[in-house]
Amino acid sequence: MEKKLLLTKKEFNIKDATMCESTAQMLRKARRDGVETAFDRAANMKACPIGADSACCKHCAMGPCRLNSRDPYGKVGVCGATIDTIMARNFGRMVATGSACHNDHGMAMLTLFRDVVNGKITDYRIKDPLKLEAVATSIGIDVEGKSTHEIAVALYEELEKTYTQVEGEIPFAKRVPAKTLETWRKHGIVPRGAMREVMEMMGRTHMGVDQHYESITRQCSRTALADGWGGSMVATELGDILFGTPSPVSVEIDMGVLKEDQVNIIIHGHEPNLFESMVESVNEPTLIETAKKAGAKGINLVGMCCSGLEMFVRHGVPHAGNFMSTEAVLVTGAVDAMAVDIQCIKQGLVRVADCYGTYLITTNPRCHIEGALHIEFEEHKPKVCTDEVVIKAITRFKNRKYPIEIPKQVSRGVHGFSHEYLQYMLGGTFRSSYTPLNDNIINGRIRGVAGVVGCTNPRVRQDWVHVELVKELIKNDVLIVQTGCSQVALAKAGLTTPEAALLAGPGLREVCETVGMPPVLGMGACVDNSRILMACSEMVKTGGLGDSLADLPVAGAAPEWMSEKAITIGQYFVASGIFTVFGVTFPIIEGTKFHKLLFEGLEEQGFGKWGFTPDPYEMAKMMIAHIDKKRKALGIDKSRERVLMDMGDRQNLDAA
Ligand code: BF8
Ligand code: SF4
Repeated sequence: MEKKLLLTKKEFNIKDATMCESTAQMLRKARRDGVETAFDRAANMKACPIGADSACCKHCAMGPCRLNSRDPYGKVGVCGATIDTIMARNFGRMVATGSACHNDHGMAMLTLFRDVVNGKITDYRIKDPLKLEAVATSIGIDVEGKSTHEIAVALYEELEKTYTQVEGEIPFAKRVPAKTLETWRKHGIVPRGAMREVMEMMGRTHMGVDQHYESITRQCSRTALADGWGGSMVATELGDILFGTPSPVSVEIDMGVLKEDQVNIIIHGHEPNLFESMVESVNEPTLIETAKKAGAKGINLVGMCCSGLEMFVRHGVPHAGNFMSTEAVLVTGAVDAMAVDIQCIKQGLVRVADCYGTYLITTNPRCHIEGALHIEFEEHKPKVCTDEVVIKAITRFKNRKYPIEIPKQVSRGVHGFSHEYLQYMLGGTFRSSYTPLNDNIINGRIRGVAGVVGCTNPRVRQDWVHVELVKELIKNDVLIVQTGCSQVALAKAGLTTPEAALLAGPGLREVCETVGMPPVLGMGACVDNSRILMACSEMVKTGGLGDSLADLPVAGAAPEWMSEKAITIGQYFVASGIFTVFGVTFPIIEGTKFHKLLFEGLEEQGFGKWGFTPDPYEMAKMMIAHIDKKRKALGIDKSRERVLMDMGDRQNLDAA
């Protein structure tokens, strides 16, 4: 390489950094090429121990104040803030940021929907009018005798309240099981509108405002619920209405989907509209012709991270990998352009792209990156941007200067299990419902359901915690639902195929084989965690598994989380009633009052609770113990005796 860009010194062990073969291969190449990635930077940047415990505050200029995690009550900040106040405020700001991020995304989808409905945008249209009706009905809009257009206008007006309403309850609160909603009302945490909640969270965490960790926690819950049952749910539902509700499709995943003899374009980000238009642009005959003239066999469009997950189920677009592979994939030298929109776009991509002459193109007005090429995506003329991305990619293809090395790995898996499809899949066309799922949980074939979601993080071995956790859970008859980078990890590991049922316990295996489904159900991007909330609500409404979400034999995990959005998601699952375990690290000191509230107290109040362990086996144990506790409370624990896997079982599994 011409540019030696390795700024960091300490080398890390590639085998310990990732279990993704293609990422490992590219990290070896990066090392040869002298190119640095987040893996190098993580090895050379010790995580700040004070920040990791959230024991510092910089909310005013009397500080910044640093408390001692080993003696958390030995000191207070200059203003007198205790460790609980400081940690709760920091946590609250993470929740506010994560909620803002998803709500901002959801609001962009709403604006798009509005302009499609009022005819200002003509490149998109309502693709799923049945879903439109279903969503409208679910929040009390009368659809009888109304045209699609009229329903859409009414839905727009109602859903706008998700963001802008200042008093009352957000529209999707109507979908929450009655007893769960009652608990929220009792504690005063039903979100009013996302803007109000995020604003209040920020205001309350200013110096000298809310200084009681319990009260801050209530606002954390309200702000987080405004994400899960608010902005994220709006993003999911409108995405389905505009672009189609996913149903299972077999798709290819991993870096082997890149093609040396084609123009390779990667879309990485979160909003489906950019990607939808890219699909159009790469199918544009004149652009295909231009690519062929440049010597390419065609144009190969590939997704990464969350928008990739939305697209592969809607259009069968292949997927190249998750968050910790976004730099590595550029090291192939085969990527002609990577166009990004918002969220989880590492600034480090600019330098890696630069090393290989790849165009890194920012497209969203809210995400510019120094050194990247900005071609703004404008929804009223979407093709202007996406055609230009294709043209840039073709130019780079023509002038490819560097040797190309594409890892061979490709996995095939089945993805696209929307909560609507789950009903159909389990119940069939004529009795489409959640009853068969509930029945199989009650009779013990399925022990419970676990949502395994979230990021990858260079502080732990990429994909490994996700994969080990899921293997352990399915072995114990726990059905898995997935979103985000976690879903990508399991797909690469081959666990999203019906054949993966062989690794499941006898009960889950039987159900999977009968239905022909994988034991690991991919539901989509991180905003699609709202699909998991809906599936859980359907389980409660179907009956036999308690009256509230907190009664369900269900648990959640984000084993390799890194983003503030993940914290928000965790908090809305907890506030909804779900036990949620995080790996990697947890930004709170154990043994403090705030810690006790999140890890025990909330459950006593009728919510879920947090759990933490970096170890996947311990994590599985905690989740299974929780599922069993809920089964016992429901009186369905006697159905079947279970044993936890021992070391021998695990070795057998690895050998298999
Ligand atoms: O929203 S799982 S690394 S890409 S934050 Fe980001 Fe985490 Fe991936 Fe999607 Ni979600
Ligand atoms: Fe220190 Fe209090 Fe200011 Fe925080 S708000 S920096 S604890 S003085």
